[in-house]
Amino acid sequence: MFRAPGGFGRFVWRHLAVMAAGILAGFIVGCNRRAVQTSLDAVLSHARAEAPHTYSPDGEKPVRAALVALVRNSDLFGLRLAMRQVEDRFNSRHNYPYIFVNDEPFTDEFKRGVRDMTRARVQFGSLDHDSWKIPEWIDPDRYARVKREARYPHGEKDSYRKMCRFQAGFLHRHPLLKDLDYYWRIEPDVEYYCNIDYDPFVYMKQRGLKYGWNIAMSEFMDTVPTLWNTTRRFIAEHPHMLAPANMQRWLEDGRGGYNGCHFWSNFEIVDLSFYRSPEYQAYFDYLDRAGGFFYERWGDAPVHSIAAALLLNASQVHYFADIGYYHPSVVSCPAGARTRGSCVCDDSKSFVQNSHCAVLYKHVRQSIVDPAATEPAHVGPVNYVHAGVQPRHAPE
Ligand SMILES: Nc1nc2c(ncn2[C@@H]2O[C@H](COP(=O)(O)OP(=O)(O)OP(=O)(O)O)[C@@H](O)[C@H]2O)c(=O)[nH]1
Ligand SMILES: [Mg+2]
Repeated sequence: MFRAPGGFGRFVWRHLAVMAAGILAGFIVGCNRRAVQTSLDAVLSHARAEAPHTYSPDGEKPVRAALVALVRNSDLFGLRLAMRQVEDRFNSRHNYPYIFVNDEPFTDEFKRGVRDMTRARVQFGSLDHDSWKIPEWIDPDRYARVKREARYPHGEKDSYRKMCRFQAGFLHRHPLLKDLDYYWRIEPDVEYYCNIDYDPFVYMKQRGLKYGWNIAMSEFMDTVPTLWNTTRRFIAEHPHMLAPANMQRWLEDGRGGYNGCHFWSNFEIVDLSFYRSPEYQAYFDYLDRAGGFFYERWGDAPVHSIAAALLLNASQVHYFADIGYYHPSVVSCPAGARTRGSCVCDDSKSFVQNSHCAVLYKHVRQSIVDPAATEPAHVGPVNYVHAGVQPRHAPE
């Protein structure tokens, strides 16, 4: 029968076991020196890389910022999909809070469902009546006729128009956003295809950037037939509001009209001092009074974009070309992302980086910011080329 060793015997057994473990470990290390070394380096450099940019859920952040969306209860699944990717690709290391607002009360199911996706703080807000209404200066008969005759997407809907007006003029003034300096807009069903290995809020703050975008497309012109003329009237009445080094040329069709170019606002990272400025507020109020959010179907995207192009200097606008992003029907991949780096992004399906509006933007911006350059200037940090563990600070 086996008897447990006591006293000196236990001492010997214990040390034999430790020695055996050491020999075994040495053997494994010897055989797998390269593999162990590599994974160790990876762990260490990962720790080094992440340390400066890892913020705890309740800890101080370097920027007062949040991920923000207007959403419906019925968007729960699509929002969870979007959050999963935002968390995995970026926010699980940064824990920026989320703010969700809704024209109806959020259900408990919704609140639980989104909270399950993150360790970060999540806040839920409702809207006041003025921010979600058809203003009293809108003529009901004219508006009813417009909805009947509209032949463009969402043309028959009140809710879509209220949504666009809200996102153009009220979201940034919502009380829950009061203490924020920056927001990053997200939406249900969007996807993030690449690791974001730096903090875009810090990136923008350090460079004095006010507006960051990822997809530039042409608008359904039937939704904005008078937006450009209304904007020109506004500028004619407020010429001092035009930024000296603005990108008006990015908006023009060469015949005195609007070419439809706009940034998709389902992704935008914005220094909120821009939307809170007297210039932006005056522009929004002017458009709101003109009635085009209802008589036409002006989107918040062209409104934000025209404002960014006219009221900001070109150097304050930034193309986040390195962020692999998808909003239903359009994917934007960094070039080469299909086969390199941390992205899962099929750039053979991505055409927006070469869309007319993106190419024109690069040329117009460069001609203002860096007229001596012959090629379009590098437009942002490119983090997709490195496989595995990533560098930390956004490259210049
Ligand atoms: N609370 C609330 N949110 C809305 C309403 N309509 C749209 N939204 C939200 O506003 C954002 C934009 O709406 P979408 O329907 O995605 O609009 P879109 O992206 O221009 O249009 P699609 O290309 O058809 O997706 C999303 O986050 C929606 O959840 C609404 O009536 N109430
Ligand atoms: Mg959408």
